[in-house]
Parts: sequence; structure tokens; C-alpha cells
Amino acid sequence: MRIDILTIFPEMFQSPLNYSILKRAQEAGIVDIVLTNIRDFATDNYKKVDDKPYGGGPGMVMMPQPVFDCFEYVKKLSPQKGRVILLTPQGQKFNQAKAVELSKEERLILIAGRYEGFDERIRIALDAEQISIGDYVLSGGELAAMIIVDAVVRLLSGALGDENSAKDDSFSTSLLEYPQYTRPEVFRGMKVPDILLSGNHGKIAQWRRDQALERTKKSRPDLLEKNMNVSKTKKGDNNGKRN
Ligand code: 9D3
Repeated sequence: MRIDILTIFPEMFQSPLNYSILKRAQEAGIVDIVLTNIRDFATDNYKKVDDKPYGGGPGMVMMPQPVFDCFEYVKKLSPQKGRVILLTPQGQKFNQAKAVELSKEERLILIAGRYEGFDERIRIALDAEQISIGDYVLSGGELAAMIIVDAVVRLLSGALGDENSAKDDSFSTSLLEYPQYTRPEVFRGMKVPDILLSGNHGKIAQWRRDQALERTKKSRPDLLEKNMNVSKTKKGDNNGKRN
């Protein structure tokens, strides 16, 4: 996969892209991530990329010309068409299903904005879809772009040890994870549950299912609602255990 990112702050991406899975995926040639600075396409002496909104109001708006020119330059860097995504608070909310969908594309072109938003003609002319990462206010689209890149790249085949990937995706969006423990058996007086030390794999698997379900009911009941159709365990059935 090729991912182009258009931003006025390409340096912001250096740290997240150069650790762990994202770093290894790039080194392995699984993904090619290319940053292009929108400000390089500004034409005036001040390298201006924002301007006042027509009609008045607070803040500034991303000017169309630098973004258009940057986009046209980036598009020609590779022959693949690419799916064009504007990061904006007005977009569809990002989730794991969207990550899976995007991971099937051969090219993504992500455009991160600053200020109050983009001149509307950018969205229209680029035929871009808009994505938000959630209902809170960020200072710009860069962190949102990084989150999408992280969620998408780890799904690309070979990016993870492939043992994890398959099981993870079918399950992690429907139920929360069960509690995990590692050594030592007793830490500061807190003991690992006996069942995990029992060696009884059937009992352990049952305990983990129960725990995952209880946790989900307690902190994310919305996940159970959403997955009632697909989950094997119906809502309200906590396998005979109290909450
Ligand atoms: C008062 C109107 N604000 C809209 C909620 C203006 C505004 C605030 C912050 C416009 C843009 C921004 C910057 N945010 C993003 O660019 C952004 C974002 C976000 O703020 N939340 C969740 N997802 C995203 S994706 C891009």
C-alpha cells in the first residue's frame, strides 16, 4: 500500500511513523508512506496557506490554491488512483470496520487540515470523503491521520505476526479483552487467579469468555447492543454469573 499525507506539519509524523509496527512495515516494504508539505505550494512571500472566511466569523480557513496544487503534485507521484480522505470533524466516524475497508485499498491520500477547516471547494473538486476520529475537538487533522495510518497499516498482511491478526479482528470489536496476567504469581500481595494456573484449558477459556462479557456489560454495554445479532452470547445472558 502507498499512503500519501498532505499536511503543513510533516515533522509531527516523524515520531509515530518511526516506531514499532509502523517502522517495521515501512522497512519491509509493506507500506510506503510519503509526506508532502502543503506550505511548499504557497505562492506568496509569506508562504500563506490560510485566509479569513467569507461572510465573517472567527478563525481562518485553508486556502484552496496551495491544497489543490499540492494534491495535483502528489497525485502524479504514483499511477495508482487512490482514495482521497479529508480529515475533518464533519466526517464519518472512524472505526475498526472503516480501518478494514481502507486496508484493502492500494493507495490512500490523506489530507490533514489546520484552522477552522478547508475551503469547501477542496472537498468538492477532489471528490474527497471526510473522516472524523471521534466527537472531541482537536487542533488539526494530523493526529487523526496518524491514528488512521496506525489502525490501517497493522491490518496489512505481514505487518503483525500473523497469529494475532485473524483472531483479533473478528472479536476485538464485539467484546472487550479478558484480564491478562504475567509473572510473578504474587505481586505486592495480589495473586493471579487460580484458574489461570490450573492448566485446565477448557476452564480457562470459559473463564476468559465470562470475564470478557462481564467487562463489556460493565463498561461498554453499547458494544453488546451493536453485536447482539452476531454474538453467540445474547444480551442479558451472563452465563449464570452475577455482575
Ligand atoms: C467550532 C467549530 N469547530 C468544529 C468542531 C471548528 C474546528 C475545530 C477544530 C474545526 C477544525 C478543528 C480541527 N480538527 C480537525 O481537523 C479534525 C478532527 C477533530 O477535531 N476531531 C475529530 N476528528 C477530527 S479529524 C480532523
